[in-house]
Amino acid sequence: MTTGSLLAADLVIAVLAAAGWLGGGAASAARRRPLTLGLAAFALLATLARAITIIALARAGWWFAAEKVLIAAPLSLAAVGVAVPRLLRASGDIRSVAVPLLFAGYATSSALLVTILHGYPASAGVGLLAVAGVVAATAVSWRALGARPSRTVSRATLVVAVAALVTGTGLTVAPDGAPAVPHDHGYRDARTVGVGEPTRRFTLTAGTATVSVSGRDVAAWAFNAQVPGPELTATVGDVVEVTLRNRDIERGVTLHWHGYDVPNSQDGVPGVTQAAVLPGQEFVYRFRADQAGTYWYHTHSVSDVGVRMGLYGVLVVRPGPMTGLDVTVPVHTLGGRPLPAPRTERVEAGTPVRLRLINTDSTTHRYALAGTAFRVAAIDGFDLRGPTPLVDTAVLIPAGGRYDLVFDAPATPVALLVDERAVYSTGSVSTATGAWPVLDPLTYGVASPVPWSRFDRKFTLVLDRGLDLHELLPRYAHTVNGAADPDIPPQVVRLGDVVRFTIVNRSQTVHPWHLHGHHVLVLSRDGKPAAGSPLWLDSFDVRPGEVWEVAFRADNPGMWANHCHNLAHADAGMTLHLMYS
Ligand SMILES: [Cu+2]
Repeated sequence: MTTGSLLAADLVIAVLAAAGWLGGGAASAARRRPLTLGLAAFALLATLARAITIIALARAGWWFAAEKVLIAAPLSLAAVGVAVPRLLRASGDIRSVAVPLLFAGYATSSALLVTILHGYPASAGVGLLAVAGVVAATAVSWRALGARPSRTVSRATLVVAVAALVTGTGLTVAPDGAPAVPHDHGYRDARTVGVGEPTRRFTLTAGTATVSVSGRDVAAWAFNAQVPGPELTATVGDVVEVTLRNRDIERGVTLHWHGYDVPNSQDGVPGVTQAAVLPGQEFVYRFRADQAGTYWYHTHSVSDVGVRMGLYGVLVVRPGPMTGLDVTVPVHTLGGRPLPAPRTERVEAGTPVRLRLINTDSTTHRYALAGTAFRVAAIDGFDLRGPTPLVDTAVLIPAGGRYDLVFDAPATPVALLVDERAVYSTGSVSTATGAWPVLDPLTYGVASPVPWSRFDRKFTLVLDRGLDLHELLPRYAHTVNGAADPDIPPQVVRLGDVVRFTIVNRSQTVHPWHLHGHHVLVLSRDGKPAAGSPLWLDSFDVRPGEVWEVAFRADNPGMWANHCHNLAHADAGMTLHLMYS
């Protein structure tokens, strides 16, 4: 069982336990004896089962097991300790166990609410609030059911409630008075690269458009009226110069070169490296193509909406003249329908083929290449060391990620399937790929030693969900270290530092992590060192419960976005910044 599925199981069992206790309480209030005993027995079993899931989570190395032990376990113990003896003594009126059973239900529910609503980091104030809620609800039930709470219980409630109110107000203040990110609005001029050098010039005009996707017209936002936008290609050493114009995208556009470690002023993040380009305006991007590989570009202005609506395209930088067949496959979901449209072409046997797979959606896609052995030559634009041939193996590409698959065309047809849908083929192939094993890039290829023995800076990022009360309207935000954008403190580094990030996912959803301006080297996942080819990534999925350690050298000064590439999550708080001092 993965940590993610253990977490899900633990959540379901906790909900069942709470429902069982509350249902039992209601049944006993209604004097339904057999139903009461049945529900209470069920709740007891579920509460005991949680002990098993919590122990399993601790053994799986889940970072927050201690927190479950501190919050869920005492409340569950209190629930069982109060409810069970009363049940055993309830020989007469079953109604007498109503309050103890309801107390057990409130205790279990409040632990659940702390987990779901508050998230990380748990604090004493939150714990007290939870206890106060339980005591207050119990007191109210007591009264409603016609019994008077004892004077001791009433006084205890009052004391706990006041203490919780005092400490709990700390909740509405940022954890350490985190300052908003001091965005640099004195945008630097575009670097003066490219004078007298070979230059590849492109113009991209953003505008609303109607595009046809599998025979249906879809309202889109498009570069040059096409989705994806034009494919930009260059050769290493070229200067790339792209003029971005905005025709009528009211919310503004920019160009972010995903995975391309451009100078900060060219990174295309509105409010951080430039102002959004509004209708009628233009902006010229210029950078030297010094890294070969598969990349993509997309708007970073209201990026969740903008990218989903179609403002993206492919950027390919080749090391030299093209040899063999080079196919780009940018996968996207537009208006609920998958792109690209399926394509079939005949390829002569023996032709070297490179499939450049790009995931431009906000969630992971599964890719399977049937009919040939292949190698994964590169991930996120960086060549792998010693990739071995793979057969009948699928790859999972995170949001924003790229894999280059290479093979020599066999005499028989091959087909590339994305989530079981054929998108590219050289003829008819009928293979079921759904049961194929998935490649783990951390064990693929040939290892080489980590280039650093010490780290100048170490940061921990706990990815989670929680109530964010700092905005005008409270929201259920995606958080980093308990805060949501713009309240997450920036991570400050100096030029030349070797920086280590430990990224921990405490939530129930996958977070594809993406640091701008740098590729990070994967050190370990869940405590196991990466054992394959060095992996220099710009996009990687941190699944529920996982812990990733990655490192990089701070060699590209500026203010860089560092965010989840599920862009809805990024918009809902999961964005912070890396800042050079
Ligand atoms: Cu996310």
